[in-house]
Amino acid sequence: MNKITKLVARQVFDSRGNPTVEAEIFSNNISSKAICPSGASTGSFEAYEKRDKYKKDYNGKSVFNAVKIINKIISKKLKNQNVHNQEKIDHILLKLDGTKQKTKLGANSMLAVSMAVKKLSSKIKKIPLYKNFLIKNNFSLPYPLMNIINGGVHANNGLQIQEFMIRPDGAKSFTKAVNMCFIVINNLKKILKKKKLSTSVGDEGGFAPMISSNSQALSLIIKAIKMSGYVNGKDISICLDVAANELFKKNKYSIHSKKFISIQKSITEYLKLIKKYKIKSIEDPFAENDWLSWNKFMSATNKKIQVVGDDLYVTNLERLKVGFLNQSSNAILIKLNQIGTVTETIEVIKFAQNIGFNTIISHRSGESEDTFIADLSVGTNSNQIKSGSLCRSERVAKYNQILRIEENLGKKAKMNKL
Ligand code: 2PG
Ligand code: MG
Repeated sequence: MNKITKLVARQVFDSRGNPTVEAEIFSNNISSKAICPSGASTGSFEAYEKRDKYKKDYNGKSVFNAVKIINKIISKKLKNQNVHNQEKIDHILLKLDGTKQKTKLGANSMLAVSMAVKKLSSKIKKIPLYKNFLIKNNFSLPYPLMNIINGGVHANNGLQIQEFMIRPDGAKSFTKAVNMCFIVINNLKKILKKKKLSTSVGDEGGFAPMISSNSQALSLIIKAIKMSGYVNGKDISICLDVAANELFKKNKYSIHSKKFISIQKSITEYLKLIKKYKIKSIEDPFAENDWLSWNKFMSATNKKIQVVGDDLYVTNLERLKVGFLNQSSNAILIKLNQIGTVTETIEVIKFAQNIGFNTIISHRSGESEDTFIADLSVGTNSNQIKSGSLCRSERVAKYNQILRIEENLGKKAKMNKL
């Protein structure tokens, strides 16, 4: 048995420069660290992120209290626990918290600890992290969903849709997948420059040009795909994250322009976009409580595209079950900090895969150098990973880690199925 001998935490910073929690866990002289990420377009059912709201030194964003909870409370409870028993450790955290949305300990303190435990366990076993999830022994690699134009609350350009992504469906290896995205992104940059539009980037590394219509953004991407010699909808597919929670008011949506229109009209506009731009996947097309519209949208799209629940499910098993019965979507976005422990995250992934949903492992808009989600995507046989553009180290770090995993798998490496 490998016992936990010490657990410490500290405040570090995420990619937006906001404070976040890092936990470091020891078994004698071996240790592992993990950093909790943070979202901007958050669902209201997400687990609670503890911040020192009333402290002025970091404008209410410091996490000293969450750090203190780890150093003073959690560390005592976890001392002498077997580091390989992830489920027991997560259960101790859940019991210690005892609330529905993790308001007592804070999901940020719990998750940093939970991920650090998983990492330390693989380090002690001397196996790569992706092999320590044991969902499947036969590993395959996820397709990247690269967010190449940023809008919504991740940029200040006035674009309604939050993420315009590309997915290299034609790639036969992860190396090739990254290469295809690289070419399209480089060509998009050239097109933007030529049009005298800004090539500076948003929170997730995608360009954030000052354009305000969805169709303008989509046309630019189509042009870049063509310029790269690829066929849209075959070699490369366009995928969207609408993050519609942010665009919902009094039963109307402002997805397709700044004007709020009815649900039925929004669906009609979606269908036009899907047809015109051959869109293959749409995440959060409607708001988190608008179950009826999700169901209508699923019927209207008739299983032809991937419909992804993010704010809808918040990686929560109970909400996923409701969505399954309601036929709300056919895929789920997985974010560890929406639920707060590794064990609960894996439970949701397993359930989603059993009901035939695609599982997409996702970063947050506030990220760090931590590459845990790269290993999680391979280790859980998830067929996609969303980690922003091929730009900004905190995004690229995840793709780099999958390149290492591909190398590590050698001849056995293959891409997952879409
Ligand atoms: C999303 C995420 C990640 P945030 O909506 O899918 O792209 O954004 O972390 O801001 O919730
Ligand atoms: Mg989302």
